[in-house]
Amino acid sequence: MSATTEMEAPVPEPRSNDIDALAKQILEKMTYSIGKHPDEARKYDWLRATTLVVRDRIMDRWFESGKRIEQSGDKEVCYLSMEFLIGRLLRDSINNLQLTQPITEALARYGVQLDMVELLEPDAALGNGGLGRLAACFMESMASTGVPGYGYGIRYVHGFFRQEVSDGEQVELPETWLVHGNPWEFERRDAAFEIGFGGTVNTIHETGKPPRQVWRPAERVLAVAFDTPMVGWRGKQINTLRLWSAQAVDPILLDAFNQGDHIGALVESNKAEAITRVLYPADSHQAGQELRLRQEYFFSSASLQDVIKRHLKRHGTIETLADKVAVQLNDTHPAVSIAELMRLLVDIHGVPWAKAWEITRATCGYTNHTLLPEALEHWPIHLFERLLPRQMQIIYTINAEIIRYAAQEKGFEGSEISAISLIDEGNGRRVRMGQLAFVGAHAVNGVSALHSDLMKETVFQSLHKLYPDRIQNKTNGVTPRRWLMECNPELTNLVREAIGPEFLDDIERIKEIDTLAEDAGFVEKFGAVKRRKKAQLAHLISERMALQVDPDAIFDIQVKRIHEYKRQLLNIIEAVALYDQIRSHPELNWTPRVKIFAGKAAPSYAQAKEIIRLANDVARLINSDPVVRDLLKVVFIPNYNVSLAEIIMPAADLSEQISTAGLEASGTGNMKFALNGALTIGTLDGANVEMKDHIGDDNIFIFGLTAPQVAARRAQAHSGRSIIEETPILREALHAISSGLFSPEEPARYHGLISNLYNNDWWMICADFQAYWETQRKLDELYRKPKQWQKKAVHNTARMSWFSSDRSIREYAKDIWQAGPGAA
Ligand code: GL9
Repeated sequence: MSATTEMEAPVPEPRSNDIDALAKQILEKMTYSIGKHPDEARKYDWLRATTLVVRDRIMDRWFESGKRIEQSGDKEVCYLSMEFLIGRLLRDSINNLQLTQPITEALARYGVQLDMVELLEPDAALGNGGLGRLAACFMESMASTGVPGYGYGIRYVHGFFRQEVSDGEQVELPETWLVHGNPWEFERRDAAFEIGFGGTVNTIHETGKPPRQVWRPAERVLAVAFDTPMVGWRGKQINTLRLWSAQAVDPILLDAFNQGDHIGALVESNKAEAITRVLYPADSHQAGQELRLRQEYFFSSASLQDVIKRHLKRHGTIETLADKVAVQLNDTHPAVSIAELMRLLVDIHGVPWAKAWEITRATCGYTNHTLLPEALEHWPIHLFERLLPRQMQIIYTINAEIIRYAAQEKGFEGSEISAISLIDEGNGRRVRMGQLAFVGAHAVNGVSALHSDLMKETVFQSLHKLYPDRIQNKTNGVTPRRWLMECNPELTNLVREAIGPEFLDDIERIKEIDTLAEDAGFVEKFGAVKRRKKAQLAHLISERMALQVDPDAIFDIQVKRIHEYKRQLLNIIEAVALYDQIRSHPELNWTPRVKIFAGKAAPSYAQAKEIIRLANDVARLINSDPVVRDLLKVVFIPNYNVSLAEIIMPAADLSEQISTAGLEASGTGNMKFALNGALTIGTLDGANVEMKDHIGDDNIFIFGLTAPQVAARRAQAHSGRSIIEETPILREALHAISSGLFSPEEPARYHGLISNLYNNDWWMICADFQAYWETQRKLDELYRKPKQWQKKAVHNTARMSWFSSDRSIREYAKDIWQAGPGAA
């Protein structure tokens, strides 16, 4: 690197006065805020002191960002999401403020290691998985690409449950991230709104005016804002994540209290606070409980009231709302916002209905994240009507207008009318939230090219016919700050040494390492980084599970929610088949493999829990069999979360993305793995399809039925029997599981699971097994040629830049929001 680039390097060497200042500030915080002498301080105190110092460095920039938006009058994006799976914030904030090195050195003066301190920060686990993590990546990318905006969600007291594995089975424990307080958040008592539930709607007639609807809710709850700064790259912009917490309007009912009913006096407050107490842990499955609908309405209404209040303060008139605010609905969880925004505009701000509808549509966008029928939200009419009577009326009115338009202007009739209706007249009348979000948004998007196409052919077929320009695609992405720089500083440094630091600001530049796949020296160093990250994971496995795994074996990793469609079962069956083959032919030249699993099952999802148990049972036997020794290990790491993912992603040789084609909307773990140089074994599903286009056919390992083939097969054959009978390796493996080899204490444990495959191969596990097995054996062979393997790995890292969430956000900003740099 030349001297000039050295000088202009965007990541400056820490100046020693910076380190002095930081060391002094940390000491001050320790003394005056924590109230401890440094000699007495424990690691946790250092975490607090460091966090407070970093927070101080954020505040002025945060105010500036707010001022800038206010003064420029620029359009603002409000991302409404029931989930934000942000994980830890300290490392992220330090990295984005370029403070990693100076803080490391400042803490070292007190003999404290930053890495050790960071580990004590609890994960903010306010989400279930991909959908919530996407929202978190988007918040970081919005700040990093200069899109002004707010994230709006719920401040759950208990985030996603903690998972333990006991006797091979998942046990759920409550998550308590707030017990020691949360230094990142600021309570804003001045941003509090009343949220109503139930009650009645009256029509008011006043002379000379059109009749008005007045909703008198039976219950009122207060939504109080808690703000967390979302620090963009280099701290240039800091956006706000505003999470709502529910409180009673009257915390104590004085009448009851004075009459000696001390418990009864608190009933209201308990009921109110219940709304934001816990995150529903069911992924891709509609929860259906009243409390869930309360949560959805609670945060939608609070967010919209806040948006309107800010807009009126800045611009004076509600008419321009759509020019100044873009509201993005992350899945249908905030879809009630369509009806609520209409209510606020028409009932509260006196906007005529037609104009209000125009504003609502122009303001809102809707992102769909799944096609699974069981995940599509619909609410029984009686429940909806009881809880939200005015919003129900509004939905009826919208519905009547859409149906009239479809019939009169587009000639829709019969089944096509029922398909677009916001009301499902089938099994008990229900409100369809997907349809509501679709008609109330000017843009509807899927999260990968395949998924967006399938949306047009399946769930939204009729609505797509009615509004053919509305569906777009916005392929997901992941933030390269957290998912490369922070989780893999070793790889980041290697790339920086090779091509300079420009890729830190523009991840597209990482493409420049592509040609280095031909440079033996670089490829070797790339392999050494991977080896180091694998050793770190091996260390974690050894510490947490007392199990030794060999970092020179293939690390073959599948981490994600446990779900039948994601087919962890296919992977486990392959492990059993491999075990069987190694035992039968120990003399052959096997490639050592460590199969690693992690992921949580929804507490009510029995099949998924059974898969976790099988993985653990299989691991127990294989890991203790001296015949296979170091040739095969199976590991299920408990309590998968963002922080664990940050250790796992860089340590994979092989990434398992093997969902039944047509069912994974996108996937984002697939992107994190490949960016860190893992090769992918996967189906043509979700974003894998586009990854293949970018990475190239030779550098990704695709197998199995395509989405149209799956659909065709599902239309006819269901049984797996004939395939099993024709595939000896599969047959043997299934027999081993079903006969109780892995569950000798209860031989029939997996009878049901396996006989299911014989009778109904719904997820195409049998149909895809042979292709999967053969592809795995090709990978075995490739791994024996480390230079070839690592060369492909380099191509993966080099060619994944398009899957940055910066790119996703720029596309949303341009095509849906018309906001951010470059917007008119
Ligand atoms: C999901 C899809 O299943 C994923 O394929 C997709 O990558 C993400 C983000 O778009 O959204 N939809 C969904 O309900 N979940 C997803 O991960 N589930 C969870 O978040 C648990």
